[in-house]
Amino acid sequence: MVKAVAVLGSNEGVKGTIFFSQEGDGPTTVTGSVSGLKPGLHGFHVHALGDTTNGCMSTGPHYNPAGKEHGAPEDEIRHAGDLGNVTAGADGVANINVTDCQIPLTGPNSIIGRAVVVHADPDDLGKGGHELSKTTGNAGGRVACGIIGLQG
Ligand SMILES: [Cu+2]
Ligand SMILES: [Zn+2]
Repeated sequence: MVKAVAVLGSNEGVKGTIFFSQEGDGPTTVTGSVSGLKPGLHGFHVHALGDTTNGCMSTGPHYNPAGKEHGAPEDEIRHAGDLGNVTAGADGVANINVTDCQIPLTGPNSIIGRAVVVHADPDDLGKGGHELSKTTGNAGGRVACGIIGLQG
């Protein structure tokens, strides 16, 4: 079992902790919660870089080792980092529990050292018809992010 964690922060009052675990070559399970969000859907992605020198802006684009277009987690055509949306309730808290096969914690496509990002707006999953739909899902600003690091 390989485990990882990302502590999310921002200067907008959004914070949270996201846990990752993977058994062997199986899927990666992502759990945790994020608070301080506007109620509703928020794009949730693994971005390519674990660089927060300029806040969440320096985490680069969606992690995309296969060079595909943006999509939904269940789509064939998607970025590896496309984890869809998280949903914040009226209390501003989003609880996360997803399983995904494209975000391994080991091997050449490992997400260790990259970043997880929560956005201001919903991810349209590539289907919104906006000029940004096929690259970012038009999910708006980056309201919180954290670097994915190994956990014991
Ligand atoms: Cu993103
Ligand atoms: Zn994407």
